[in-house]
This record gives sequence, structure tokens and C-alpha cells, in this order.
Amino acid sequence: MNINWYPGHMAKAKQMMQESIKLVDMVIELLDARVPASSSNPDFHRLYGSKVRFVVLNKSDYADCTKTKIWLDYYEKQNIKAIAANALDNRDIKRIRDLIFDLAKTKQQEIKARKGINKTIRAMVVGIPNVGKSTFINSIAGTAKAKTGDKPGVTKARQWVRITPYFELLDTPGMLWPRLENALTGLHLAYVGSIKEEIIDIEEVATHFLEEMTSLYPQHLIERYKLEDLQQDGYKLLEAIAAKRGMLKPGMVPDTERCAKVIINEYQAGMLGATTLELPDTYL
Ligand SMILES: Nc1nc2c(ncn2[C@@H]2O[C@H](COP(=O)(O)OP(=O)(O)O)[C@@H](O)[C@H]2O)c(=O)[nH]1
Ligand SMILES: [Mg+2]
Repeated sequence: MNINWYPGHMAKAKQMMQESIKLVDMVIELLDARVPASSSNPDFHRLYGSKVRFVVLNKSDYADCTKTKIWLDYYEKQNIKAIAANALDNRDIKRIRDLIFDLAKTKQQEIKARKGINKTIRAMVVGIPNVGKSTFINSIAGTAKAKTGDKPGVTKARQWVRITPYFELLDTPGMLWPRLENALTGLHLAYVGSIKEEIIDIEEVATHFLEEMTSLYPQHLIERYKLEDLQQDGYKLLEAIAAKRGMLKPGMVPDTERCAKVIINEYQAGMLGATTLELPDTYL
């Protein structure tokens, strides 16, 4: 699939991030638990240096918990602090707040031992569009300071939110730019709603999606769309689902475009069951 990534916007996001990261001691990386590899960016990690890195596998309520565990083990082996969360769940937010404050305290003590000052620890949240950054910042800050929305790229300006006397959060999340070298990345990001609808071919996205689901989670498809068997061809499956749902154009032709939108929207809303499409070795 050929995606127009608006290279100008990406270059700007990259530049903004490179400037912001200089201001912080901690980076809170929000990944989509369904596609942790596609939603992370190794180019960006290179800028971390000695900064504290904290990974949140967000939207884990939509992910396959067996595979989430594999991802958490993967991070643990590399000594990277990681947690699975649902940013809409208060208990998860409380656990994360405690963890972040612990990490901040440790970092602060380290600085105090070296420099003898009580430094305010500053953190920023980074992630791809629609991963839950604004929701997360709002919940952690305990106020509705950052805007949230369903469409990618809702947030604009920059400000600090003081959360404890020695901990501040940048209220503007950093937008991670996608890796372009792998075609599957574009598709996976489209499935989870991180790419503007206007720049993707929704039928192509849905066709690939149905093929991946057929091989990874066939039962989810069978149950959701009341299918008897799964044909191998994704496009045929799309036509079959359109017909089943009564989405027809004049002449009884299956309305595959409308059906494709419905399927991808249902996936984004978690209606197709818990899925994780990538494992730590996906891009190795
Ligand atoms: N199910 C679920 N939905 C979430 C979670 N986190 C955020 N959302 C929803 O995902 C959508 C995008 O969130 P938003 O915070 O605007 O993402 P941003 O673009 O990264 O700032 C909103 O509809 C949120 O309610 C989560 O952990 N689980
Ligand atoms: Mg936002």
C-alpha cells in the first residue's frame, strides 16, 4: 500500500521531538498493545541517552493478554520498565502514577547524590497518533488539561503540568513518526486508527486485515460476522461480509467500501475480540 505520509509534517514532528526531549529527564512511551512493534520507533530511542525510559502498552484491554505477557517479558529482559494498561481505567492509572513517581524519585536521588540539588524531574509522553496520549496525560495530571479526541493529531500547543513539587509533565505529547521501511507497519497503523482515513485505501486495508485475522484469530471473525468458513482471499471475505450484513449497492453488488470502513471501525472499537498482531521478533 502506498501511503502519503506528508513528509513535511513528519519532519516537523521529528524536529519538535528532538527539541522537547532535551528538556526532559524521563520519556513515557505509549505503545499500542495490539501492535507494539509498529507503534514504537527505534530511531527515537537513539535520542534517549541517560533518560529514564518507561514503556506503557496502552489499550491492553483490546490486546491478547498471552502476547502482552510475552512483550512485558521482552522488556524486562532488556531492563526496560514496562507496564500494560488501559488509560481509561482508574486502577491502572493509579498503578502507573505510583511507578512513575518511584522512577522519578530514584532519578532525583541520583542527581542529588551527584550535584547536591533537588532537581524537578520532567517527563514527556510520546506515541503515535490515537494511541491514547491525551487521555493518559489527562488521567495522570488528574485534570482535563489536554484535549482528547477520536481523530489523529488533535493536540497542538506546549505547557508543563506540575504534578508533585518535584515532578512535572509536558502537557503536549510528542508524536512518534512511523518507520517507513516496512509495508506491514503502514497497514497495522491503519488498522488501529493512527493514519488519517483520507490517505489510505480502506478496501485494501480491510482486505489485508481480514487475511491477517484469518491466520491469527479466525474464531474472532467467524463469531463477529457469523461466517461458516473463511475463504483464503481477503477480498472475497470482504464481499461475503458485505452481503451478509446487507450492504449492497444497486444491482445487488456488495458495497465493499462501506463494509471495509465498518470492519476497521469495529476493530478500532474493540468489537472483534482481543488481538495482538505482533510479537517482539516481528521486525527482526
Ligand atoms: N479501550 C481503550 N481506549 C482508549 C485507551 N486509551 C485511550 N483510548 C481511547 O482512544 C482514543 C484516542 O485517545 P487520545 O488520548 O485522543 O489519543 P492521542 O491521539 O494519542 O492523544 C479516545 O477515544 C480514547 O478514549 C485505552 O487504554 N483503552
Ligand atoms: Mg492527543
